[in-house]
Amino acid sequence: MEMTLRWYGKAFDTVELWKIRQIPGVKGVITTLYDKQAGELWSEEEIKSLINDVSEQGMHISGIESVNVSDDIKTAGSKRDEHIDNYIKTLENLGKQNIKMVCYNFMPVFDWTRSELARKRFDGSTVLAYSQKAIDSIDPANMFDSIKDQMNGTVMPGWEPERLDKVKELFEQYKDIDEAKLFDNLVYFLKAIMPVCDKYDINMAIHPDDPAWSVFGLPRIINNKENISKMLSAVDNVHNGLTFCAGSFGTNPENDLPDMIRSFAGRVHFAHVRNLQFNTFCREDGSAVKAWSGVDIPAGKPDFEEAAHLSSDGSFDMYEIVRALYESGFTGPIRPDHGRMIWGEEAMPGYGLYDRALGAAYINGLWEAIDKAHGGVR
Ligand code: CS2
Ligand code: MN
Repeated sequence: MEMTLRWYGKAFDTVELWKIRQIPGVKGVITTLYDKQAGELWSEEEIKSLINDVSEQGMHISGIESVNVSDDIKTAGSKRDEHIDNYIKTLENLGKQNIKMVCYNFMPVFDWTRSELARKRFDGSTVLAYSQKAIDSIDPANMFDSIKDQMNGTVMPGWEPERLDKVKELFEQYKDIDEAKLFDNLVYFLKAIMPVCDKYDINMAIHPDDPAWSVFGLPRIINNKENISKMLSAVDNVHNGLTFCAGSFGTNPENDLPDMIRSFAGRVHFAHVRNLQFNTFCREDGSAVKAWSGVDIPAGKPDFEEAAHLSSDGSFDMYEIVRALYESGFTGPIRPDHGRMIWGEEAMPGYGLYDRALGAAYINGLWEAIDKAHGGVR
């Protein structure tokens, strides 16, 4: 694996690259052209200038998160083929610059959904949190207004104000899209881009839906083992792969994360490793669940908050997650995911420097210990 950090680019990120470079073992970043609209073409010049910004600081680009997929592609709208054409050309331009991993998602309307961006934890840190009760009481059209004051003046990915202005239209666009249609549109997209991925050896890594169940009645297709297997076999090409985001699949404690990692060995091209603390969880019918990690979770409507990466701070067994990645032969980029806001840092919620740096150090420690236990082969 290669330890990396997400970085939003010079003009947008509150964290500077020279600081990221000082995190032990981090030489690569996962980045993007943050101001590009989904469906737009990324020119070679723009990509070269991004590469230049990173290499100036003695680092390199380990992958893109994300080249976003437009709603017309997701809904088979009138601009679908034009947008796919731009996506293919963008991949071509990335491939020419030797960028070989691209993360994207296929979530309708909202990227991820949280009800709070700064819930206070027992230690005074603040984290992103999700309460089903709160979500059930929000009109999705007001979602942005309900959390914008918690963004610390930054723009959160997927929550750009111009996009949220159009939320009603977006819901309208998805009104006839059920899971089967969304899945067909994903397969159509993947089949169209596989030739350019084959040509440049680009690994596409779809990011799971977060949370892993339907919110606001919108369809979900990348949320559990069965659906992922279906997606991987519908386009059975090694370049059609997965971002294994522990925190997103893990929103459902019945998703056995280590088992999923092992089952999808060879198709996991990118890993997001983070921990969650469950306060309550139950299935839609109200029944309690047994979490894969063995922790007891009181039954109740889903309520979780993001935790420090350390296993004992949350509900996941991080050792088992990292061990499964190691033992399944994972060689791609890995990054700590959303961090807590600590030590008074002001940054994009989830994307400060301090807690993600602690996360990177911890994951590196787990990896080294697991590697030594296996005879130190990697
Ligand atoms: C997520 C997403 O991993 C994350 O940080 O919160 O914003 C993710 O980057 C996108 O869904 C990937 O396209
Ligand atoms: Mn993620």
